[in-house]
Amino acid sequence: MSDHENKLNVTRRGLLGATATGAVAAAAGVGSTLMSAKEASAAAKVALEPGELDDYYGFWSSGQTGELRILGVPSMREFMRVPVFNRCSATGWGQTNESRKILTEGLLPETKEFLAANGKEMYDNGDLHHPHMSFTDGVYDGRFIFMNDKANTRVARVRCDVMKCDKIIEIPNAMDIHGMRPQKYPRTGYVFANGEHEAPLVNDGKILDEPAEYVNIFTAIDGDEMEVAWQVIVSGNLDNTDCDYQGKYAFSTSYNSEMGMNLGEMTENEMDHVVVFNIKAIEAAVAAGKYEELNGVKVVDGRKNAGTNLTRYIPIPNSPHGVNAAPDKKHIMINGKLSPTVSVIDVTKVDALFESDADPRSAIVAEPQLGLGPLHTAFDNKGNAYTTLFLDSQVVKWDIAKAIESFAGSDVDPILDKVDVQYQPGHNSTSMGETADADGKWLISMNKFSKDRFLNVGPLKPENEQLIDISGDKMKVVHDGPTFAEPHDSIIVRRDIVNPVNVWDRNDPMWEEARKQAEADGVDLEDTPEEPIRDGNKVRVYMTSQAPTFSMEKFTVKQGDEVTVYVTNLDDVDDVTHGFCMANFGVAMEVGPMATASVTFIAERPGVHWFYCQWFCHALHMEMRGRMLVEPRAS
Ligand code: CUK
Ligand code: CUA
Repeated sequence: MSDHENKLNVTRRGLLGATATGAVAAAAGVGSTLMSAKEASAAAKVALEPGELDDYYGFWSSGQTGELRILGVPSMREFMRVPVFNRCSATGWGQTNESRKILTEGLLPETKEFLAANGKEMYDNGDLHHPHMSFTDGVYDGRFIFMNDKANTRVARVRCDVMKCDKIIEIPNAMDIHGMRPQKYPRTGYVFANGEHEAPLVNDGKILDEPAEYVNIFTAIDGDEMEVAWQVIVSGNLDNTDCDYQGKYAFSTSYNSEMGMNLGEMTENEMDHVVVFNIKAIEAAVAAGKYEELNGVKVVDGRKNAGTNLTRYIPIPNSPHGVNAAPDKKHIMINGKLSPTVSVIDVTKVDALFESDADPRSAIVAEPQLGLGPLHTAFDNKGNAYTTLFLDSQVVKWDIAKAIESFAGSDVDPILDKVDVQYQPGHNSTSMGETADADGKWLISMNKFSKDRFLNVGPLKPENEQLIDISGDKMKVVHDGPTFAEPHDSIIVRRDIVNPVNVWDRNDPMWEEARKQAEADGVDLEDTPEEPIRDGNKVRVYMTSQAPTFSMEKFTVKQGDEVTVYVTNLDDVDDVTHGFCMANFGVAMEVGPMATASVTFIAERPGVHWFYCQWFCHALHMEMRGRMLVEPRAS
């Protein structure tokens, strides 16, 4: 069937039609005050009493805000924001020496030079699309969450024991990391990352406006070491990615197989493709030395005409977007975007593409027409898939087995249900749905537009993330959750898998440098001296905090000194975080229970300056302050 026929067969509901959609919803009784008993019970599951805990952790991206967010599901309450690619006023992320190290140590040398030329030490922004947890045997293992930065070609990791970012690396050779997923089996392992935008492989200005010379790069990162393991040059660009449950293949969509440089060129072909990466074959090629070393990375050639067995290209209709591995461990969904279809790959049929040069399309076992603008698919534990329809503003529930029967010629309709969402959904996710332990309870539809769903806050409106009860036959929207720019993706993790600590371990690697410096200075971070340590014009101020006092009531430095303040929080108490803010110095940081944090500044302002605790910690929190006396430079 041609793509044209596909499009004609699908009824198009009002594109971006808030009014029309609202009318349809009202007619269907959605949002009406008259609730059926079933609706009422679904709503009751969501409304937790004060003090009640959620069943799931939700880990949310934040797009161009650059942070990771932690929500509770089903309540949709936001618990925490974990700064990653952004700066944070509350925690001092981007300002403390500990976070500066993380934000700068993984940058490429030329990036450091470029930033320095712009008077910067680090990037201030990021575009975090895809947060995904590490796996062991196909299920989340609660160790790490990995995430991409499309804006500045980076991949970061958050430790789940303390919910802080501990590593950020810039990916050489690739441009603008978009799709990213951890290896599911046997474990993570690799983190697969797609460079989305086309560029010359050595992008040093020798080649400019010659698109024929541009390439795209697929990267496998060692998630334990946070180092690039290898890269593959591909034909076409790369959008989203996922991998199978066998540890054999990764799959990346390409919406620009044309390698076009503008919209017309990028959408020209009726068929684009998904690239299949043969992980074992790539590892073997690397081990056999069949690579080129570029920027310290082993790069193999997986382009169509390279004549290697590292990749295969499966034709997929028009500009595919999301890639989602089903919990049946067998099927990979390729979401059509401009095509109203989802193409279903059977991973057991992929071996033949590499072994016998079978027709690449022979791995496709279903291609149901679902509606307009399919972007991403999530799963339950009953063999059903849930696909977002961006243009239709709907989520469609469909039966994977029936879609396969239908593709084989039988006259069954795989579509089980459609529900209106408000409005224009991108990603969706189900509880445990991207693991082998999918449980079929909740679905989040992450909608790009909220329009009329909330009180108007001006031209910039929040997005709307809706919680949908999928435990019954029919999907039920049970909750609207406004969020700020611009979560793309989320994962919903059973709460028993995530077990963060309440208090930091004093031996945590986070403040390794502070520990070393204190040792060199003959100082115990937990029993600090009364006076600063002077070392030329460098002054190191060691203090502890214990509600409601700092161990140092005052300290004196000279104008122009480079001052480093180390604060160790000795409150070994759940939830007693202190802060250190040096007023009028633009200096502030969080110091968690039993943590050490440090910050460095030039004391260029003479006079009396108060530092205070900026985290409300005690009845006498306001009194938790002290003075820095800065002696003026002798003139
Ligand atoms: S992409 Cu945003 S809706 Cu960056 Cu995962 Cu599909
Ligand atoms: Cu310590 Cu507020």
